[in-house]
Amino acid sequence: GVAEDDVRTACEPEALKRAFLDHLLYTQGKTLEIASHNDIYLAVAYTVRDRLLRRWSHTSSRHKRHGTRTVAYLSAEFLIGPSLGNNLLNLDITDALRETLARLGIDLDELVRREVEPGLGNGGLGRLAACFMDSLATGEIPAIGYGIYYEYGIFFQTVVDGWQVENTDKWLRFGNPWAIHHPEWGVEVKLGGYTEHYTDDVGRFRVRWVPEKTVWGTPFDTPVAGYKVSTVNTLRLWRAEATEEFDFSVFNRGDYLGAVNKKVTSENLTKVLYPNDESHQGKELRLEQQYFFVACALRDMLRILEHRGLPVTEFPRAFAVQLNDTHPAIGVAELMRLLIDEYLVPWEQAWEATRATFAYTNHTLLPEALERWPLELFKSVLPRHLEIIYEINRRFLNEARIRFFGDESRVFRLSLIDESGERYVRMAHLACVGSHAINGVAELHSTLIKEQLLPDFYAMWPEKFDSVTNGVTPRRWVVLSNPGLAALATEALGDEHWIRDWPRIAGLEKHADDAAFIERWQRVKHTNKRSLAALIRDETGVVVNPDSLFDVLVKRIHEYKRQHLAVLHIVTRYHRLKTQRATDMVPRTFIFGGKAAPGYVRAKLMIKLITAVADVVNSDPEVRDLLKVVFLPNFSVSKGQCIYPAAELSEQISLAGKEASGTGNMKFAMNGALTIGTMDGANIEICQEVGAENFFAFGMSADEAQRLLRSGYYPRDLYRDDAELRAAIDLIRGGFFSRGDAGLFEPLTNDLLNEDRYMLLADYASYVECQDRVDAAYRDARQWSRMAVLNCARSGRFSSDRSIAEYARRMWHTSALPDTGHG
Ligand code: 26V
Repeated sequence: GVAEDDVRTACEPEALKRAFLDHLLYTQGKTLEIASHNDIYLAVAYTVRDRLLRRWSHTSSRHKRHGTRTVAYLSAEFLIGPSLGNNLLNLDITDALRETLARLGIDLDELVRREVEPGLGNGGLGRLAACFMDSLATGEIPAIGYGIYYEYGIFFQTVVDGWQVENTDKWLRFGNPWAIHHPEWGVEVKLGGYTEHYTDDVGRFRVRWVPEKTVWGTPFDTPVAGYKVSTVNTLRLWRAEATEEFDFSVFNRGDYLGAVNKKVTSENLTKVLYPNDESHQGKELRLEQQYFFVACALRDMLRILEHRGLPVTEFPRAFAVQLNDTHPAIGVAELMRLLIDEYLVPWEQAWEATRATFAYTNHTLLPEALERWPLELFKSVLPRHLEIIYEINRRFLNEARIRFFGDESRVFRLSLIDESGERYVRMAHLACVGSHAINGVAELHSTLIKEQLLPDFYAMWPEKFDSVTNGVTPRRWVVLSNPGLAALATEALGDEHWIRDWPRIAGLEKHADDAAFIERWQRVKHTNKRSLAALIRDETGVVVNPDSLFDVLVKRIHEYKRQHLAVLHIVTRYHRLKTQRATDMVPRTFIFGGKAAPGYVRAKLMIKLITAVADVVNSDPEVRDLLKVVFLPNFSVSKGQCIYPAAELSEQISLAGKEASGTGNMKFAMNGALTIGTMDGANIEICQEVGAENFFAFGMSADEAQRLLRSGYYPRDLYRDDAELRAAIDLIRGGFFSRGDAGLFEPLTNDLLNEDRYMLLADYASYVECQDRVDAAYRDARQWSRMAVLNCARSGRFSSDRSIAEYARRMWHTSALPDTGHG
């Protein structure tokens, strides 16, 4: 038999079997004979979770004992992806459990494949937060991720008649075995109302916030295990509930339904993730969501501080709070409020503590994404915070006036309040003044922040500005998603150290000219391509040739990301095939994926354009398999895990200066895809690392693009002068891909001819010419694979382990707290 305790912790096959069957019976109430797929999945998940819990409690008590600084990563989004495979990997029990379950007739890999993923993020920013949580745990840095437990994640995308249709993502329908609800750590959060200024009984000036309503926040804790270490950190996501079952004042007046309704409104707070990235709308509920989770997080940190027996003045020594974009920037004002109003800390001291606590990461330069809240809206939700922001601003602008003597226009630009028209609170400015460090997410991006986004802040505090290039976790993006490559790497490198020390992947470089290695590399890629081909067939019905070049563009759909530039190239190829019988063309499969914000009409039309071109091209017998185009619906973390390993060409074609970093670009490179890309974001650094001879660079630099725009950009002249470009645009606007409906794509084509903000036409010729060079390179399969190996081998910088090490040293002043032995 298996000892009592071993049922929860032991990892031998016998103990795992007993644990699984126990959970099946005592948690799910089923025997194997009548268990559903979901029962089995949950019982397996609980078995795995048990094995995390011992380490989890050891980690928290170790952190408490040592009192080291804990990173609090505040993010409105955590796009963690499926957990089962990742936890098995990090606990190192995949093989034992697979074997155990196989003996019971259960296929572990199928459970892993079919797991529902929580879509609690939009894209890059949310996924970065998840990679960072993995690297923090693996690096054994004490950390808590704070965010929102949305009931509905990012919508589920289907494509109907070529158009995106949004469906709700009820991800909790079958239960979430990974999170533990802790109502006992609930927090009350105030909203709305007004403030009262008064003198208390010992003569101190005080402020009382009289809220219009209060909501109750309770945390759902998900353990985050590091890779083969005993550290298990916490992802703590908050759900809003009604404070009381009924509002009795309303109830007593006999308005039962009104009272229940009020409860429903409170619960609406964390109901749904806003699905528009990069486009800010001043929605009250969104502001409430942001304040809600930040207020819960800071209260929670104060509770922990108290639990550790430390005074509130120790806050900055106990916590380093990282603001993932401005969504949690209200935390600056909230911490000030807590310290001043509730703990009666003097302003100067509170301000010093606040600045020592916060650091701010910017993730976008697009003006429409910068958060600014209409003053009246802000005041109605957070009246006390507005007063505090006014006071922060008053002191800050006084300092600025002295620093920039006589330069009132600069003071005006620096203000936390935008007063150029309707008045707004500028969240990026609040984040800047309230933080000791500000960083961009790639070198170019950080430079542009200093020179263009926040030049006045840079002039004032140059020492605050830093740059940390993004990274992604090789555990999920190589080991889990590309087991073939992982096995090959381990064999070639002689051990598995590369999994926790990704720069060691450089050791593959010496095999780049080894024919036997290259052959195995190609077999791995081909296997991955066949799996993706099967997925494409299942999801779209399109049959693609796994011997064709897999050319992939997956990311959110956006004009600045220029998916329609890829379409112009495809249409150009199609036109060549129809007019020139260009039979020496390399067979290609163009694979697209990504979601458009539901209200972003142009982006939805871009999806329709992709699918419309796909329909025509795929059914044209003359094209055969020289050209296939697929739009794979509902791009997600799980889909990414199938796509990146199968890709051969990674499309990173944003207008230079617009993509802050990109992280998909890194996932592709690690999996041995070559990049065709602009000199934008982290593409620049990838090109630097892998060598220009192993990278297909095209297009204008950020500088060139800006200069052209300023000197007068006339896209119609480019259209007039380039016959291939003209042919491509004319096919689209003539209705060739829309059954003669010439009007359908006009919003896109007219824009390209008249404004073309993202300068597709300026980069078109360079892009198409570069794609011809891709063809030439792909014809030499051996040479192509050599370049692919070098891309992977030289991607050492792009692990999020490196990013986290930089944040820890330069902004958080934290270090690892490794587990030495037990107890
Ligand atoms: C902005 C907004 C605006 C208000 C409505 C909801 C919402 C949700 C998310 C965002 C943030 C978008 C910013 C973002 O995701 N940026 C991406 O961050 C990646 C990680 O740093 C980076 O690689 C991408 O280049 C950048 O676009």
